Amino acid sequence: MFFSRNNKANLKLPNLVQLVQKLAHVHNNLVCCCAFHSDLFKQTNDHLFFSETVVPFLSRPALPALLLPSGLHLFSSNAICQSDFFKPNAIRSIVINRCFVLFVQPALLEALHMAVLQGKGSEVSKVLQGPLNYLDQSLSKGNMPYLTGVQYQNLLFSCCILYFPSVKSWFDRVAAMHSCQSAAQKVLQGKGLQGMKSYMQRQPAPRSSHCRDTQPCNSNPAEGERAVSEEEMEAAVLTWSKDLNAGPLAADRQHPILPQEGKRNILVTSALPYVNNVPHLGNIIGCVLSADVFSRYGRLRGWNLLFVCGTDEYGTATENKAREEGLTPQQICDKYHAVHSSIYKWFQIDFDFFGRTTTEKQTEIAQNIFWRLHEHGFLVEDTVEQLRCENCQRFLADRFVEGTCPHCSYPEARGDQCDKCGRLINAVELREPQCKVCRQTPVIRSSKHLFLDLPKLENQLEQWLEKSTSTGDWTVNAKQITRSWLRDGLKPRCITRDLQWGTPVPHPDFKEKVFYVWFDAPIGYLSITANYTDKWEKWWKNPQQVELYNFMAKDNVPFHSVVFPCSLLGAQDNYTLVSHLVATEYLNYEDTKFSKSRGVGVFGDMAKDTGIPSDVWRFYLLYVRPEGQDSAFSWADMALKNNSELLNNLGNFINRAGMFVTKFFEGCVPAMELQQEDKKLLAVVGWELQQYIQLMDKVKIRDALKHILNISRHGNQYIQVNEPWKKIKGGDTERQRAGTVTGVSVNIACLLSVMLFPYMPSVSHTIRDQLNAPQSCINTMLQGSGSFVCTLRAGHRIGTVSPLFQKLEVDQIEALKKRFGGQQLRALPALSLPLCQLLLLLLEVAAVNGVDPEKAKQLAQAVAEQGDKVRALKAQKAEKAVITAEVAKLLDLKKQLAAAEGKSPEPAPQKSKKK
Ligand code: B3M
Ligand code: ZN
Repeated sequence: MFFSRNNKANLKLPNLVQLVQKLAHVHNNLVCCCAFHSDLFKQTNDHLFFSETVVPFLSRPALPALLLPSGLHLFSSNAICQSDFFKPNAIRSIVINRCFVLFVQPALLEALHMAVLQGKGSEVSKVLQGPLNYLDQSLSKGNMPYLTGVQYQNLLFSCCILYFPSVKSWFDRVAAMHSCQSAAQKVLQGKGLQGMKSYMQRQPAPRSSHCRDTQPCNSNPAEGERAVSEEEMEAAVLTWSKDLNAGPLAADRQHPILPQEGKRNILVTSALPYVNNVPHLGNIIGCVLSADVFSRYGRLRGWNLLFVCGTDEYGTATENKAREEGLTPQQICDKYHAVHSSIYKWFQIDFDFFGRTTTEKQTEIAQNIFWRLHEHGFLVEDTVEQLRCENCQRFLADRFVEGTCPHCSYPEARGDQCDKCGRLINAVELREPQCKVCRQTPVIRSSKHLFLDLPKLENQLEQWLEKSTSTGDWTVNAKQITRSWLRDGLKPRCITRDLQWGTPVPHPDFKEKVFYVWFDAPIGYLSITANYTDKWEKWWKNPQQVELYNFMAKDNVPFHSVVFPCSLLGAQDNYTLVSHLVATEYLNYEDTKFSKSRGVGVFGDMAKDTGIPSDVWRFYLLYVRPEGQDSAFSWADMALKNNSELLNNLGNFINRAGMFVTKFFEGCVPAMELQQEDKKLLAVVGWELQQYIQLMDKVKIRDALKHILNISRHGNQYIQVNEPWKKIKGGDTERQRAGTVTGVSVNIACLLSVMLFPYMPSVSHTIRDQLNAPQSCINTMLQGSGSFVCTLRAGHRIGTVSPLFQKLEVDQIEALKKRFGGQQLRALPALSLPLCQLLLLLLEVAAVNGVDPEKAKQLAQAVAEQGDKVRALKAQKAEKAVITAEVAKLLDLKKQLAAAEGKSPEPAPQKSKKK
């Protein structure tokens, strides 16, 4: 039984109360939703039963909140129905429901996100403090055993509840309930917080709530409730009637593409995939697919853009693979280069050129850079101890040794880098090293090598970094990783190796050696471009005119932000250095890592055997792109997103819009006479388009995608409300209205085809074919800050409309899941999590971090006293040693205080890296 928001029935509250009471009696659960909405409350304003006032601090988000005569706050619709308020005996509860959804729940999700995915469990109190404070106060006013009648899953919160006596006692009562305990068990499966990981990874990253301290926050403007001003509407109407912009089209690319005066010249690279393996979905989204989306977008924007990539073919990994498959390294490279090419082709990665590193140009350019570094004194010679596996009879390349990190004791550190602390390692420094191939302990042998003198280049590097990271779009992780490398101070980096399969070192004293892959590989970007065009230097020795975007996964960052730039800076040849370093986090497979050897995960060559179209793969990978945090591929989630977002939302809208034109207007776009409502929609759609452009310009690919889906959601709503299929049967005015709604909708469909092009190129084409859309619509809508123009004018004849997507069925997905991952964990419930599990989790966080409010109070006192003491000593000019000792005590107390408060201690002062 619903009283909808629009139901303006003139009910006086007591009648309503009676009605609801009766109903509640019969169907306890049915009455819960939307019974009263704010509109209805307004109508009861004058009623004697209430002297209600909208609670001031809750008024902004239009939360139905009432102040009852007792001074208690009453929130929200269902809350009221469920509350004891309806029991004749008394008003004795504060009911909080929507408040949770709007206020505590987002904070809680943000806290969970920090604790589970970002490892910042100690900082959750920052996020939860405000909401919990508020809640605690509210609770302390009413004396109720439970938050009456509110469904548990809506009450997601806790954690630093230890600070909040009323919340705490409420929590204790709830947590003692059997239903809570068993729900917690079910979800966490004894894995604690980590049990939530894959669930959290599939949730959109919560927006950090700026308004959380004082008021509930209803601030997802993307979700439709954004107020639209008259001016915005007017501007949208003006834009709508702009002319189409003819001009050269993205499709007409003329090779070779070279920088042009007066244009935005953009060079895009994606990390060069190792040739010795088939790339998995994580590799694909991390590099080539992300770079492809950005390149496609850039071309639509009219930038003069070149996108190059290729296989990284040298190194031990290739030698190994060759040994494994009984082929020569060259044969391995040829074979896998073809494998990679065909996978990327299937994924519609539109490289301007896809090359490889085993070419003459590579030797030429790498050796040239080497000699220039040598000339300028940036290479130093040293004898190194190297790990050699006597069992395998070879020197072990960094990635073929594993051991314990000498810095952080992580047991699975590689010979070049530790994945835990991110620090750079020299393989011989690893504790308990093991040969990755045979697991024997390698021995140390010495041999003479050449080193890139990074310390000598450090100053130059820092100056350049300062500029590049402040003017360019570097992802947060890229900046952090780079900073942490510099913080430790740079050491000379060995650039030669005792191997055969590599670019030969031209120096006569090092004839037997080749370049280390990480010296060699990035030079591949240059040599690949050189194989594309003789005029490659126009891109690579032209920092004034060219902006370079490097796409990669985060483990490649230091080589692109520190080592390679140092090679190029040291060569002193006016090389183009990276302006925008775009690094993804990792993509997991279901709840685990991709693993070729264990046969876990979907690899590039298998994706096409699933029968799922390449565009749908692209869509889903981009939807879960590990942008800002690790994320996970999940079959169940892929099916869900396909069926809900693609089929029901996007596809449904575009198909309906097209079908209306076909069925009601004989395939010709009808005349449109814009009413207020249409103008508002134009403004809303225009705003979403601008958001999309702003995000894409900043390479926030995953975030931008959400705005496409928002547009079709607005569109569906618009159709639903206006019901053109009914109006078409009405009189003239109604038919006219049906025409306008159809015309506006089909134009939105056209806009969507353009916005979708970077993500789903085939679907984008299909839509444009179906709508018979002019090519010029592309140029028009993505120029400047974005303009939603009427590109399909009245009278335009569209093509044949047909459905764009297919449902993914449960059994199909189950079968695929089995095929690609053995017994993967079942997916967690896709929707709301039971409350209790969160309570327990967050309690766990608190416990782990030793949060102890009593102790904190005492410590705060002690800190204050000690602070006074230190100040007094300083004022008296006491002896330095005495002061130092007291300061040390103060620092220690502060540390203890931070721990007791569950905060992370102040970062240790950085040691200066300057000599
Ligand atoms: N092949 C490493 C990787 O795929 C390496 C990238 C080289 S980019 C110049 O992780
Ligand atoms: Zn070995």
